[in-house]
Amino acid sequence: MKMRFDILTLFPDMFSSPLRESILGRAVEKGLIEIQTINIRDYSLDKHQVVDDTPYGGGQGMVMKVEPIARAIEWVKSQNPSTRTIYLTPQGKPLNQDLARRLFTQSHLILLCGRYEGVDERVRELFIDEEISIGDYVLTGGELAAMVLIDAVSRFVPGVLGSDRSAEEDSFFNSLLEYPQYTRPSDFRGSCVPEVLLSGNHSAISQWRRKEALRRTWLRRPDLLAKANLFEEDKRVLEEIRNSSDDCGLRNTD
Ligand code: 4FV
Repeated sequence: MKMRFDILTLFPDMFSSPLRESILGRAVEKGLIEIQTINIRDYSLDKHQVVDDTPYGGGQGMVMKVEPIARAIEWVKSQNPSTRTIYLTPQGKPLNQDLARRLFTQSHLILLCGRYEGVDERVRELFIDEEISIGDYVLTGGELAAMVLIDAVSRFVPGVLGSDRSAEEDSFFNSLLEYPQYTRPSDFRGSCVPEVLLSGNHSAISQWRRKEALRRTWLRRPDLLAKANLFEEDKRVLEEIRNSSDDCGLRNTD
């Protein structure tokens, strides 16, 4: 199952290098993901290819005009009517691992990247199926947000992460943060790798990793713990962590 992204943007060149490197670059080469950039300006009927204008009612900045965007979306949908159109905007629903996994099932997405103060409201009313935000801050354009979405969603495409890996193992899979990772050297300036990881005792190792993932999530993102599906054993371990940590959560003894 491959994934296709049609990106509507005023700056198509922004997508060239980030999507050419490393895992995503190889996925494009292998045809596991297809990415096409569409320059909205090419769909402006205006002789000067104008794509923005001043806001009705006054106010600062410019607004992206509805016609060029409408014609661009209609062209892409004429090629594939079932595709869904996503608008990247701070007013959208937050992108998270569950939403990324759901978007993966769509197999073909149009991503609309806003600029200036955003798009004319009629674009949203008439053409947008879903609005998504990558975070509560304001970017200069939706392009970087589109790249973040493409990266997060593409990791679910079989073969993108390499044969043995699947996005299902990741952080947030069961909405816990990752456990600490270590590699050689086992002693760096006196800071040593936890003994258990050198023990070869795989059940002790996975127990330690589960406990550290629970501790880190409790310390840094207790909001995630609330929606995590925890085993009874997890709840017992969390109690242990709570009791063995002083009030700012630092580990007393373990
Ligand atoms: C954004 C975000 C974002 C808003 C005005 C583009 C900018 C400009 N998109 N998540 N945060 N977009 O800040 O998705 O048009």
